[in-house]
Amino acid sequence: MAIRAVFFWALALQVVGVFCDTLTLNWNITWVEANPDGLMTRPVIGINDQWPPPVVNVTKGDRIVAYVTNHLGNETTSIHWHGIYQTNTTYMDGVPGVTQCAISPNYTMVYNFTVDQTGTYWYHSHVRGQYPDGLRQSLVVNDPENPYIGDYDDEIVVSLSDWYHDQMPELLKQFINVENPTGAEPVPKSALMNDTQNLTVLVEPGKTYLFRLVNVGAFASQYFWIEDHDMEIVEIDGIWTERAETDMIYITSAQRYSFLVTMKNESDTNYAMVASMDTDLFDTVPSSLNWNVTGWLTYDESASMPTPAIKQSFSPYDDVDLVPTDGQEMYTDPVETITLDLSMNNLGDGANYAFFNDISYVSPKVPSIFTTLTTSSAATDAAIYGTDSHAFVLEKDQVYEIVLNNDDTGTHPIHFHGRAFQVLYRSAVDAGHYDPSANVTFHSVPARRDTLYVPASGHFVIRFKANNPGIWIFHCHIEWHMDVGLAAIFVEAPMYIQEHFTVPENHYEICNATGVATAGNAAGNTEDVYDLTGQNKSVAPLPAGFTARGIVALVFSCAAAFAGMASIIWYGIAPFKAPPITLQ
Ligand code: CU1
Ligand code: CU1
Ligand code: CU1
Ligand code: CU1
Repeated sequence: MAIRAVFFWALALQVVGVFCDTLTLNWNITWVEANPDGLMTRPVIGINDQWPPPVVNVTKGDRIVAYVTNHLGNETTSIHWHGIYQTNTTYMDGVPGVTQCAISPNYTMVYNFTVDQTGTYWYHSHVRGQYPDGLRQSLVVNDPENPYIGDYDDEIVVSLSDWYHDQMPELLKQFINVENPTGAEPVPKSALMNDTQNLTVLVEPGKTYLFRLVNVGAFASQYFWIEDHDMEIVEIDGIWTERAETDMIYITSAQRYSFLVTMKNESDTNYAMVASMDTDLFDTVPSSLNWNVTGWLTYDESASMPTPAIKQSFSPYDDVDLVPTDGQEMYTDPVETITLDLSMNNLGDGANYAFFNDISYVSPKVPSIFTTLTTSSAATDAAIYGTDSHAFVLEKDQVYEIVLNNDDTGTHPIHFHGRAFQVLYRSAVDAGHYDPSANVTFHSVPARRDTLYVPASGHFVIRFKANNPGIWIFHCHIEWHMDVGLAAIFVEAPMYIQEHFTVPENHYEICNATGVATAGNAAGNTEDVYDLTGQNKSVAPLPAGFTARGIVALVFSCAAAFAGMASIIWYGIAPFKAPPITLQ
């Protein structure tokens, strides 16, 4: 073949994406010291002794092969690729108890998957409570067929985060505690922009930039705006949207927004970019807390970095109104509507927990993927995944609807692994439960995203097609709520998984390292998969008629009574041994 012809075909194949790259990541997960808010140096979890961890950048069709070695010494770990669909590789999703076992110290897990989608994502540990200690960062998938190609000059990735000074294991102990019966979440100490409070973004006059905004925080939603510059939203959670102009974005934990900003033509002034944590989420706002973080669009490095003006009110763009550019129409005729009522309440230990339909999620003894693979036809029975693992089994390629009713007075960012779902409707605050007979208007070309907030005491309605076989966890992305059980799992096309999926040997080795079983039902029973004796269960409920406040009072009165009895015994039986101390 003539050289020219070879060149032509190489070019042609590249255009259709046949030549894709592999990004190999050798990641040692390590403790590092950092002080991102300038207030306190603390241990954080980094990668290869660096913190912040690296931003990952790939192109649609690329393969990621990540060798993740746990060098923490004192904690297990994992990596979840938030928003990546993991089509045909559900076991690479990174969720201990669902799609894998947690990686023990000194073990290496290999994540190997192709990225067949585009947009703005992030990666983070999915081990209980771990990512807010630092193991989280942005992940960008470039789109060779980007509908806005040519409309901007450069891209800028901006992460937002809340930040704590104490480590998560200690904060979790305080949070899930009889002395915190209302479930007041630890309030962050500060807010970060690209893991600093001193971000300057160099820009050139007249140019247009695509900003990729990622909230990698544990808890706080943030309002974001740029002084004297409008933004045009063009992407949410990996879905390109029609341009939508706004001067403010509300971004919950785990959400992403891309927007275009055109710079001014003059160049002698710098402009503040502000992120402001939604303090309505906090039970108390400490007087010492600065809930804002400022960065600057820097036209002139020698000019001053202005202090932003104070906002009296917030009116962000409503993401439900965004329209995907691909025009995907609303799915019709769902085979089933799954209704989930979200609540928060106390269990028998007096601590506060979170529930979907009165079930507070607990990890099964056998990660659910292995239950699917080893239980033959019983894998289609939700019960075998465990009472408190709260499984729903989905039939392949059917359309499902989820109605989420929020019986709690807080906002919750709800995330579904394995897909971007259609957002048909979200109510106003305090609207109560969804009423199908109310005939609200659904969007005919609905917004799609993988994390959607449900308003305080309100509801949302979403739909999706079960066309991605896998085990997908559905949970609140406020890490505190996730850790007290605000999760359920969707077992999508279990028989297809049995027939087509093989979990790599490496994943079994990771389980063997900690003695976690890889066969049987949620209790590890391989003989009778309908016998769940010994399964993991959530804390038992409070006895009827008791409240957590009552339990706290009871604990204190019991302690007082015990002290009284002890002093009677002490002074009554052995007064001669220990004369009372005479106060001076
Ligand atoms: Cu995720
Ligand atoms: Cu996530
Ligand atoms: Cu939540
Ligand atoms: Cu998750």
